[in-house]
Amino acid sequence: MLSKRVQEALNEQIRIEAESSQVYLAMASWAEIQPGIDNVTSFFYQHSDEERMHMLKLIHFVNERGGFATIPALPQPPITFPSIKHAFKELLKHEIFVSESINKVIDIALEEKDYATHNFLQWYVAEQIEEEALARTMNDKLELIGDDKGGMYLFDRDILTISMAAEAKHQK
Ligand code: OFO
Repeated sequence: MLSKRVQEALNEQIRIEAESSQVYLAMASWAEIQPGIDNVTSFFYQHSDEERMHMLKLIHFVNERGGFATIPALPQPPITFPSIKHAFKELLKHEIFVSESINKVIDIALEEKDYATHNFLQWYVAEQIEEEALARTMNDKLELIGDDKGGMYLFDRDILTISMAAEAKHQK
């Protein structure tokens, strides 16, 4: 059975995962209308789907542990982005924020001696390490590319391979 505090913290995390999914969906839709970045577009759509999966996993956990997962209202995400580089900077910032928020839920679980929730959240800790590392890699590459169009072509060509490799590493 979840304590009230743990349930509230998990519900807040559900909101954050839903918001992440929404923010990345906005990036995906914006990217889709930019010329020549089809794989960047797919990357954002996939990332949005993954965040939704993270949200669902939390919803099921809360409900299975005798709590009640509440479905939150979400704020309007940014509609457009000044550049691809800017969108990836936002992605990294957002992932760091999510990691901090997971850590806070873990702190609460430990204070409440809820070891099941603590254990469940370790999956999210590992996932955040992977996602932050991936976002950093993307940002480093974009920094190197600068305004070079050829570099952007290669970035778009390679982005799905890079993210699939990171995902495979995480699942080992
Ligand atoms: Fe939910 O994994 Fe990133 O944010």
